[in-house]
Amino acid sequence: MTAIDPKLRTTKTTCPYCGVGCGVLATPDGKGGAAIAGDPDHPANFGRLCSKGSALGETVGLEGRLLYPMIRCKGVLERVAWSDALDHVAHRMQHIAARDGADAVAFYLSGQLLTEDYYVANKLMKGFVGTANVDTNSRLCMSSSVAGHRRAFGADTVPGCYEDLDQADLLVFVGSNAAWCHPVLFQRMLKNRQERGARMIVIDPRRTDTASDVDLFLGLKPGTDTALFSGLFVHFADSGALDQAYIASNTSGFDDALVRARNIAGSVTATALATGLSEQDVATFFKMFRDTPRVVTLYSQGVNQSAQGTDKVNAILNCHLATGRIGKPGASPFSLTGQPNAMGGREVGGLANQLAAHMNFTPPDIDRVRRFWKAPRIATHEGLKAVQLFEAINRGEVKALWVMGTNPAVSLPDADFVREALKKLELFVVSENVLSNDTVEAGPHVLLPALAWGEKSGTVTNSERRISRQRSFLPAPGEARPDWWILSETAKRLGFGDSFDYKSAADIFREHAALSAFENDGSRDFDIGALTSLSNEAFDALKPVQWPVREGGAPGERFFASGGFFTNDGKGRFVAPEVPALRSETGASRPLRLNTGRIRDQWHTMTRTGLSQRLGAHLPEPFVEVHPDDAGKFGIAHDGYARITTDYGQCILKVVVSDRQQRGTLFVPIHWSAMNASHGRVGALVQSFTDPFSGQPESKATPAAIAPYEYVFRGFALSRKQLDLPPNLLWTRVTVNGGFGYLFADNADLSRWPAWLEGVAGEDVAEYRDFGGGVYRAASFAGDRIETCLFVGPAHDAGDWEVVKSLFVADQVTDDQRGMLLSGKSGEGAAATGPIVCACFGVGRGTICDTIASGARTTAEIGATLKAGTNCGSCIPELKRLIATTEVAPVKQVKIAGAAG
Ligand SMILES: Nc1nc2c(c(=O)[nH]1)N[C@H]1C(S)=C(S)[C@@H](COP(=O)(O)OP(=O)(O)OC[C@H]3O[C@@H](n4cnc5c(=O)[nH]c(N)nc54)[C@H](O)[C@@H]3O)O[C@H]1N2
Ligand SMILES: Nc1nc2c(c(=O)[nH]1)N[C@H]1C(S)=C(S)[C@@H](COP(=O)(O)OP(=O)(O)OC[C@H]3O[C@@H](n4cnc5c(=O)[nH]c(N)nc54)[C@H](O)[C@@H]3O)O[C@H]1N2
Ligand code: SF4
Ligand SMILES: [Mo]
Repeated sequence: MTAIDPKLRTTKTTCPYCGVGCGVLATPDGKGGAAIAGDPDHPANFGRLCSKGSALGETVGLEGRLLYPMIRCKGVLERVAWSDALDHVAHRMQHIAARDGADAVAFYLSGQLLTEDYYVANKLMKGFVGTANVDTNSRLCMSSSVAGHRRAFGADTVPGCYEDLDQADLLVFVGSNAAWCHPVLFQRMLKNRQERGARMIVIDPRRTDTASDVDLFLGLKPGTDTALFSGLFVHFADSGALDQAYIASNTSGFDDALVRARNIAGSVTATALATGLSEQDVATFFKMFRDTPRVVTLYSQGVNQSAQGTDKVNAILNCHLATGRIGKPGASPFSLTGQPNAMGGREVGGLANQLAAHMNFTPPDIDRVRRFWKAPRIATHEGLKAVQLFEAINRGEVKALWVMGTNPAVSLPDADFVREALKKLELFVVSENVLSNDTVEAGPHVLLPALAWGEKSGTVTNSERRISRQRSFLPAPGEARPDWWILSETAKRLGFGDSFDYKSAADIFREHAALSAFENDGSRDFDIGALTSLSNEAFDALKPVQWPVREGGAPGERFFASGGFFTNDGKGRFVAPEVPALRSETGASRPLRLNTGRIRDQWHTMTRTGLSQRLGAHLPEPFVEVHPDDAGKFGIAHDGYARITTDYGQCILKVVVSDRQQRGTLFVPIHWSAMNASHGRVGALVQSFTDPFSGQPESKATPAAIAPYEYVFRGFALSRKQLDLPPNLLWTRVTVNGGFGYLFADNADLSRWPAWLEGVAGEDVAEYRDFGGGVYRAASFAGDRIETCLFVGPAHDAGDWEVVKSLFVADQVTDDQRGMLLSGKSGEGAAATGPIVCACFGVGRGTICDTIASGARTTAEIGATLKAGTNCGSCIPELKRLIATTEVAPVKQVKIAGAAG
C-alpha cells in the first residue's frame, strides 16, 4: 500500500461564502487546485453544497493574487519586505494618533475574516490604540438585526437553530431570497415541506425564486413590513391568540407596543392599505400565522437594509414574543446571517458600538474588559459606524484607515463618494487577497497580502451560532500571511508586544473563549468558556459546536422559551416601532425605486466567484429588472439597454422585462464593479440614509429614473488573456472556459476594430468584413486553437456567444469550423445550448427547452435526462418556469421564458 502524500489528504473545512456555514471536504490536487465535496457529517449541510460551494475549486488559483507586501512610492506600488511594510504602518499610525488623537485612526473590517483575525483587530484598536473606530461591513448587513435583538432581548442573541427549520409547520420569509442566498438551507426547508407538509410564505416586493412556488406570496410595497407585522400583532390581540402567560411572566412593554401597532395598522383593512396588499391576502397571512403554533419567521436584507430596519426587526420580534413562539422547537424568529463569519464578528465585538464578547460600552463592561486585556487605554465610548466613518474620512477627521477583507469602493452606498474620500487619507492600508479591486484602485499607501480561503486557519460562526473550523489545505503562497499575524506584528511595533504574543490561531481562540466566560456566570448569552482549555490538537480537531458552550453545561441550548432574557429585569421587551416611511421621496424626475440585491451564482464583488467559468455562465452581464408596464411607460425594451439615474450616480444595464418585478420598482444586482463592467457598479447609485438605531443604510429603495439607451452594435470577444478594450464601449468581462470573455455594445464606427485587433493578436488574423452590413468577425489562432476572436454586428445579429464559446474551448478547430465561424454560420450543426441554467452540471437553457419540447414535463424528468437540478437544486424554480412557458413538440420553434436567465 502506498501512503498518501499528507499534502494531498482530504481536509474538513467550511465554505467561505454564506452564513449557512456548510462543511466542505477539500482534497488538494497537488497542482494548486482542489477537489471539493460537501461534508456529510456537518450538521449545517449533511453533504450538500450549492453552486457557489461546489465551484470553490475553480477559485483557489493564484492568478491575480496579492502575494507580497507593497508600499506606494512616488505614486507607484513597490514590493517591500514585511518588516518594512509593518514598520511603516505602525510608524504612521503612531504618528497620526499622537498628533490628532486615537480617533483619527480607524479600521474597516469584514464578516469574511476569521474570528481570530477579528478578535485581534478589535483588541488592538479598542483596547490598545484606544479608539472604537472599528467598524465592519456587517454594518451594511446585519446591524439592524443586532440592534433589534439588543432592544428586545438585551443581547444580540439568535434564539433558534436549523433544526427548527426542519420542525416548523410554517416558514415565513421576510425580505429573504433564500433560494439564491441561503440555498442549502432553502433545500432543507423544501425537504420539510415535501416530507412534513410545512407551508411557506414569502414577503418581498419582488417575486423571487424563493417565492416561485409558495403557499402565499405577499408582494408588499417597499419598506412597509412594520405595518404588516404591526397588523399581525393587533390581530393576535383582537382574536384571542396572545400567549398571556408568557407575556405576563417573561416580557415588558406590551401595552405601549400594542397601542402603537394599532396606530400603524389597527385592522386588516388598515394593514392592506399601508402595505399595498389585498385584504384577502392580509387576512390569509394573519390566519395562517395565528393558527400554526410552529412558525419560524426568517428575515434578511429586505428587513435589515432599511432606514427603519431595526423597527422592522422589532415588529417581527413583537409577534413572536406575543405568542411565546420563541426558542421552541420549530417556533422562533430567525435572522439569516449573510457572511460566513457575520456571527463571529458580532461575538468578538467587531461593530463600533460593541466592545467585546457581547459586552457593550457600559462602565462595568468597559472595566471588565480593561482588566481582562490589561488595557489601560481602552476606548470608553462607541466609535463611528461605517457610513459616518467614511463621512469623517471625507471631512479629514479620520486620517488613517486600514481596510481588511472588504471592498468598500463597491459595496458602500454612494460608492463614488467613498472612492473619493479614500483618496484624502494620510495613511490608507489594505489587507487583501487580490492584487486589484476597486478599493485597491482607490490608491492605498500600503498593500498587505493576506492568506485566502484554503490557506488560512481558524474558526467561523454560522447563522445558528455554530462554530466551525476553517482549516488550511493549501500552502501559504508567496509571502501571504494570516490577518491575525499581520495585526499582531503591527501591535508589537506599536509597543504592545506582551499583549499580542500569539503563536497560532488556537492561542487567540483560547483567549477569546476565556473572555466570553470572564465574570459571566450566566449574565451574558455568549459564553464558550468550556473551550478555553482546548489544546492545540483539540483545536485542530474541533467539531462544529453550537454556543453557548458553558463550563459544565450542555452545548447549544435554545434561548428564551421560558424567558431568561439578558435585560436588567430579565424580561423580553416589546418595542413600539415608528410609523413606516422610506427616507426619500420619489417624484417626477425620480419616479421609481431602485432595489438592489444578489444573484444565485455570484458572491458580492466577484473577487472570487468571478474566477469561475461555471458561475459566470448563468447571468453573465449586469442587468436591471423592470415591470412590463414600466417598460412600456418609459420606452424600455427587453434585451435592450437602459440608463438608470439616481441623485448619486448612473449605470447603463441590460434590460430584463419581467412581471415578477413590482410596478414602480427596479432591481439591479450588486456584484459588478469597475473591474469587470464599464457601467454596472450599482453602489454608486445607492443613497446613504441610515437607520437611527443600527446605522445600517437603506440600500433597497433609492429614488431612480430609467431611460432607454441605444447601441448600434453589439458584440463579444474571447481571448486567452485579459484584454484592454477600445475606449467608450459598454463592456462586461466574464471568466470563460479557457480564458476571458467580453460582452460589449458600441456606437463607434466599425473601422476601429481591425487596428485594435492587430494590436492585440498581431497580423495573423483571419477575418470577415461587411462594414456596410454592420458586421466584423475575426479570429487569430495558435496552432489549432482559437487564441483571440472578435464578433461585432448589429443588435439582432452579433453572433452566438454560447456557440463561439464552445469552439473557443476546443483544442482543435477544423478548417470547416473556421470557415463557418467567420461566415457567421458556426451555429449551424453545433448544439445551441443557450445560457447556462444549471451551474452544477453546466446545462443550458436551449438544451433544457429541447428536452421539455420533446416531452419532459417535470423537473424530475428533466433531471433524469440531463442531470440538471439534481445537485444543489437552486435552478429548480427556473426549470419550473421553463416547463410552464415551453410548448411541447411538434411545435418546432420553442418559446423561451423572458425572466432573468
Ligand atoms: N448567491 C449569493 N448568496 C449570498 C450572497 C451573495 O453575494 N450571493 N451574500 C450573502 C450575504 S453577505 C447576505 S447579507 C445574504 C443576503 O441575502 P438576502 O437578504 O436574501 O438577499 P438580497 O438579495 O440582498 O435581498 C433579499 C430580498 O429583499 C427584498 N426586499 C427589498 N426591499 C424590501 C422590503 O422593503 N421588504 C421586504 N420584505 N423585502 C424587501 C429584495 O427584493 C430581495 O429579494 O446573502 C448571502 N448569500
Ligand atoms: N447596494 C447594496 N450594497 C450592498 C448590499 C446590498 O444588498 N445592496 N449588501 C451589503 C452586504 S449585506 C454586504 S455583506 C457587503 C459585502 O461587500 P464587500 O465586503 O465589500 O464584498 P466582498 O466582495 O465580499 O469583499 C471582500 C474583499 O475581501 C477580500 N478577502 C476575502 N477573504 C479575505 C481574507 O481572509 N482576508 C483579507 N484581508 N481579505 C479577504 C476579497 O478579495 C474582497 O476584495 O455589501 C453590502 N453592500
Ligand atoms: S449554501 Fe452554498 S454558499 Fe452557503 S455555505 Fe453552503 S455551499 Fe457555501
Ligand atoms: Mo451581507
